[in-house]
Amino acid sequence: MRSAAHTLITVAPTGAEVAKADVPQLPTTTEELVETAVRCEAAGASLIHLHIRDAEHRPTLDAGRLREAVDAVRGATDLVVQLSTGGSVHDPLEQRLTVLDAEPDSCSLTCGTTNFGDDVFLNPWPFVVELYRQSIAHEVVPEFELFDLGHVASLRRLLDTEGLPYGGKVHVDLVTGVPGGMPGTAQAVAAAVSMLPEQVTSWSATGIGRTHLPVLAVALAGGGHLRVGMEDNLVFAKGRPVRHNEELVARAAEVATTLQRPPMSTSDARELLGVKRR
Ligand code: KMH
Ligand code: ZN
Repeated sequence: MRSAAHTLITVAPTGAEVAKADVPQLPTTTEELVETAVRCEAAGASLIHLHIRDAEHRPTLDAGRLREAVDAVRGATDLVVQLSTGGSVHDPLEQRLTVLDAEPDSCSLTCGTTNFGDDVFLNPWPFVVELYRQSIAHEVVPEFELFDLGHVASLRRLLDTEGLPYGGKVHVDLVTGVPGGMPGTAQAVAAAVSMLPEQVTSWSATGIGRTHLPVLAVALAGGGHLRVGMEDNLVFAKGRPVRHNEELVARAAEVATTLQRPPMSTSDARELLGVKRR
């Protein structure tokens, strides 16, 4: 895998864990998601990882809301639109499979179960395989989310037994720093990258909470791409909350540019990931 000249910056603006009541600046409505998407694209993002909320700002996998969000973000930006199939730890597996019906460009696909704080983020092997097969049938490009070294091994098993994903590219996101997953350290990122199967064509990394900046630096130094956003980190600097996702994207773009790997365009991101023009 060659080190990319440009950096794919993914923004994960919302997630499923943070309550709007606690963090009012978290984008949860369609209007807020569109406003966030537009500003983050201008700041250097080329991919958006979306979780949807209901009218009470609670996580939902409602088909109509998913479709509305995909259409609205697509209508207002050229971002690659990725829907979370992870949802929240409370979402049933069957319902998580239905996310693909909203026809996103990309979907997250976590390659195994992980402890997730006090909860369990469930991804049994048969579910992983079924989601993978359905992503191919729907012509949606999966992003393989790896929370642990065991997930790297499962990705290898998946690619060896099921073949390449739709689009022929294999993009991985290392999610580090989740309590229960691999730590957000240079050593953990290096170990995961060294184990990646040969079919992998690109990788990014994110660090949850206080591991956000160290992992950003390690990913850039290691030739990887970046994921930032309020799903992963609510603190911009010590004692200073994130006011808008755009700030996290802008800072990532600035560091990447300083390191001579400026943000990638949305058309280069489509090429990198192998997503279909819809
Ligand atoms: N909310 C987590 C339980 C994904 O988007 O696919 C799962 C998650 C991963 O955020
Ligand atoms: Zn997510």
